[in-house]
Amino acid sequence: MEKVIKEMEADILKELEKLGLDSDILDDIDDQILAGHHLARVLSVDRERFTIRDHTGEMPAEITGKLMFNAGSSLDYPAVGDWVYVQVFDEGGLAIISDIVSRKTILKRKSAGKSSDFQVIGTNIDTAFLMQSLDENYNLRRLERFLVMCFDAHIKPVVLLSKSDLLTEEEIEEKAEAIKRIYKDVEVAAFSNLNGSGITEIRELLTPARTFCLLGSSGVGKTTLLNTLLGEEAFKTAEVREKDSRGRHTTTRREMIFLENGAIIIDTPGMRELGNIGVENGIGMAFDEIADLSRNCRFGDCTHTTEKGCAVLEALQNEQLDPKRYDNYIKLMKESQFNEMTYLEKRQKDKNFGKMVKYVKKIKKKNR
Ligand SMILES: Nc1nc2c(ncn2[C@@H]2O[C@H](COP(=O)(O)OP(=O)(O)OP(=O)(O)O)[C@@H](O)[C@H]2O)c(=O)[nH]1
Ligand SMILES: [Mg+2]
Ligand SMILES: [Zn+2]
Repeated sequence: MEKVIKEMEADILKELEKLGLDSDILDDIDDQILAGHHLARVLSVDRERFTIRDHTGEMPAEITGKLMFNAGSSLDYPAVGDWVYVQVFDEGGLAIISDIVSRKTILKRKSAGKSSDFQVIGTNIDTAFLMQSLDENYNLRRLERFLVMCFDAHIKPVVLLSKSDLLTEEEIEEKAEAIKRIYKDVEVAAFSNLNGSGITEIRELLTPARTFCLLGSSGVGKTTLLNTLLGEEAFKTAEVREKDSRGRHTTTRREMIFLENGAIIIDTPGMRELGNIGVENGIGMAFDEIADLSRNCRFGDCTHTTEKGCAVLEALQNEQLDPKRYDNYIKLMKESQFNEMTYLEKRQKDKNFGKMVKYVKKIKKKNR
């Protein structure tokens, strides 16, 4: 790392630090690749078109054929938040991305629908703002899902309860408390874009040069918060549908925005479904009372569903465990394992397919 820093000019380094470059990222820089390239950060992705920012400013970018060819899954493509090695042409008219710097964190979910691939929400995120509006959108089980995702990715979650203008002080307090009771170490803050309550507290959370991400259902007010923080209507928002207070999926792509104080925020489109793949670690952390209990189960591989001597089932019976928490735990566990299995099967098939192609090519060569 020191070598990299020494060789990089001080003013360039300073500019890159404003984009979120820190020692964790620098530690993983490959000197050899860097020799013919420089560093930039991916601000947005639109199919194969990228927007990046380096020490000189923003520019469009594409990836090399090699990077595309070597990509086995969506995880191998640059995503919003990535640090990338680029070569710049046309005086900043176009950049070519050759490689991705190892990611500090990666926020991902199962792609929507039947597909069993990952979708990358963002990378190198320090803190995720998990947003629920205090109306019908407020839902502890959905929050657990988002927390599992964050814990598994080692991203600090902060729960933001929006539209506090719609409720009384007591109602807000009750809903915030319900979360704090379960998650003592997670910060919970209520706010309103409409009357400005709680906005100062959110500003205080926004450390310069750190990367934040706004997550939550469509219509909870993610983009409105961003506009509030920016102090202008910079981004499009839309009314929620009156009959079920659902959002209209106004934000359509993930995009990185720089606040005046230097904090970096990624706005995301509201998610209809949040499938997790292979996140057992995250589940253990989000349901730590169950993880604690399971240490006393008779069998090491207890699934806490039917086994004799299961400490989790015993606690459930003795009403020492919230049945709603238990149900969601089992549901998320099954789902995560099922998704992981189908994902691995698919990868295996891809691998076999790749081997077959190689084999056929070899035979063809021989027979020529
Ligand atoms: N009452 C109230 N309404 C709000 C508040 N914040 C946002 N809204 C309204 O909620 C609606 C949806 O806001 P958006 O900011 O577009 O929601 P979003 O989370 O970005 O939604 P997607 O981009 O679709 O994911 C808009 O009509 C906002 O005016 C708030 O604090 N209080
Ligand atoms: Mg939005
Ligand atoms: Zn058990």
